[in-house]
Order: sequence, then structure tokens, then C-alpha cells
Amino acid sequence: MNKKFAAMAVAGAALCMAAIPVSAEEGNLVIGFAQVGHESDWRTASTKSCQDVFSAENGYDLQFVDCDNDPQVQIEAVRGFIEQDVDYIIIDPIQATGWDQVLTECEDAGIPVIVIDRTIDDSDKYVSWVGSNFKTEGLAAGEWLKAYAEAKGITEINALVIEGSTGASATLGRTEGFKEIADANGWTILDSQNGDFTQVGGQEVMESYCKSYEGQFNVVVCQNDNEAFGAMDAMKAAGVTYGVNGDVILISFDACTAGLEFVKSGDINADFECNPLAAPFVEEVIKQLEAGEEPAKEVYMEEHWFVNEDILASITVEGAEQPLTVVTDEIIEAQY
Ligand code: GZL
Repeated sequence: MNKKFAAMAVAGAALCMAAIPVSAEEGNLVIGFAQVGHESDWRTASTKSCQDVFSAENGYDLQFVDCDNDPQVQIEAVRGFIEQDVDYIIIDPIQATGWDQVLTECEDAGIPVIVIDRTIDDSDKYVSWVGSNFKTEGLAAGEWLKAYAEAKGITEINALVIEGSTGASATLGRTEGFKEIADANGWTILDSQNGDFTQVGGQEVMESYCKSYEGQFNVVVCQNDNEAFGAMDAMKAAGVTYGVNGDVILISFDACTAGLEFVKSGDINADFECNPLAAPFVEEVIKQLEAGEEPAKEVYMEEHWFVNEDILASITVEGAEQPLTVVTDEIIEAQY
């Protein structure tokens, strides 16, 4: 479905942080990618994955737009891709809703949409979604905490949660999954506030928690590593000890390289991976479409549950036994 692509100013994308138009070469597939933003290590890896795969050397012209965590800017970026008449549109949706109108416009323009990472919950007008099951990640964190507390003889759990960006499916799923296990085991979730998936956000929320819940909590759940980095700074400043040898169990999500370094050091007790390297799977979807084949509607990424201590070999999540991986230097070296 190659279309001759004349370089055009992209009105909508001009509003975005970084519209990086590349000169199209005859025969290259033009890919419009509306990325969430640049809020975390995970996001950086996700962006790099797409830029590495959809390169000019590989026969693509990538129109990348960093939407700086602004849902309206993201919608306008997609409209900009429609104006450009790109061949394919990739969206990592900042929020799970508000998509049906612009996806209808993509459908009317005959441009296939592939969603990555976070989900779109109010429309199915896209060809495929490639990502993770966020509720499963939240359930895994809860099941690990249950088994870990039993192994350590901890009978009471009083948790503080630092959530990801409000309305993001990653936030909704991790919150739902962990709360399901908490409710089933009679744990107390003292508070759950938005840290926006950033280190600054994690630090600010944790500073507030250290004041409001001083001496009341023994678990902190950060919904991504960058929030955990900020929370560690705040707890350290408040004289709260955390990690394997601390008073507070620290749980995180993403398992980026820096996060796993803190797991290995014992500062983070457990880190539940969310794989950002979706681009190769997206390219496979595009190749199937180019060949006139029908790709799968959902493609799930493989993920691992990382821990510091080897006191538990596995946990059971949604009835399935899943291994726990003790972090080593080799694992850190190979991580994203
Ligand atoms: C999850 C992804 C989240 C990461 C954060 O798939 O959307 O957004 O967990 C990122 O690090 O900001």
C-alpha cells in the first residue's frame, strides 16, 4: 500500500513536542507514530524500539510525534498523519478513552491503525494491539507480596500506592489487579495517588505520604520505576528505610535497567516487567497487511517478574504458576 508521499507541513503535529518529518523516499512505507511522551526510562526504550525498526535503512519513513502526555495533542497528531496520508498509524494512547471519532476518521481515510502498549477501551477501529496485560502485572505484584509476606512472617499489610497517569490503561490495570489481591487478603491500602509515571511525581507523592502516614505503612507500590526512584529519595530524606533490609517493602513495575539495578542492590524488593520493545511485533503486523493477510487483533509481549531474594521460586497468577527471576549482572546487562 505504498503511496507517493509529498513532504507536507503537519498542522496538527506542529503542536506537538517533536514532529520529526523525514524526507520520504520513493517506495518507503510512511509510518506515523503518536507516542505518549518522554516521561520514563520505559518510554525512552519504547521510542528507540520504534525508531530502530522503522528506519530509512529498513525501508520506512517514520513521522514521530512526542505528544508530551497531552491527550488532545495526540488526537491532533493523528489528524496530522491523516492529512499527510501516511501508510500506517501507530498510537500508544495516553488515555484509554476519547478515541472513536479520530479512529473513524482514520478508517474513512483508509489508513490502518496499530495500537501499542496502552489500550484503547472505547473503540475497536484499529487493526491490532501489541502490548501487555496490565491487570496481570498488578495481580502478579499482589500474589508475590502475599507469598513474600507469608515467607517473612509478615501478618499485616498497610500499603501506599503511587499510581501512574490518570486514565492510562497501565494505571487502571495495575491498580485493579493489586487491589483485587489486597481485598482478598484483608490488606489495607492507606492511599493511592497519581505520580504520573515520573520520578518527580513519585518523589512528591512519597514526600506527602511520609508526612501523612508516618509510621503507618510497611509497603509502597510504585506503578513504574521512575516513580520508585523518586519515592526512594523521599523516603531516604524522611528517614524511612526500604527494600530487603528496610522497614518498607518497595514494589515497582517496568523493570528497566536502572530499576533492576535497584532490585539487585536490594533497594527494590520486586519489579514487575512491562516489555517496551513492541516495534518488531508491529513490523510483523505491517508485513502481514502488506501481504494481504489478516494479523491477530491482540499480540501479547513476554514478561518476567524480577526479585532480589531467592526465597520464592515461583508464584501462582490467575491459576498459572509463573517463575520469579533473581536479578543478576547478566540480566541487567541484557535489559532494555
Ligand atoms: C506501560 C506504559 C507505562 C510504563 C511507564 O505499558 O504505558 O507508561 O509503565 C510509562 O513507565 O510511562
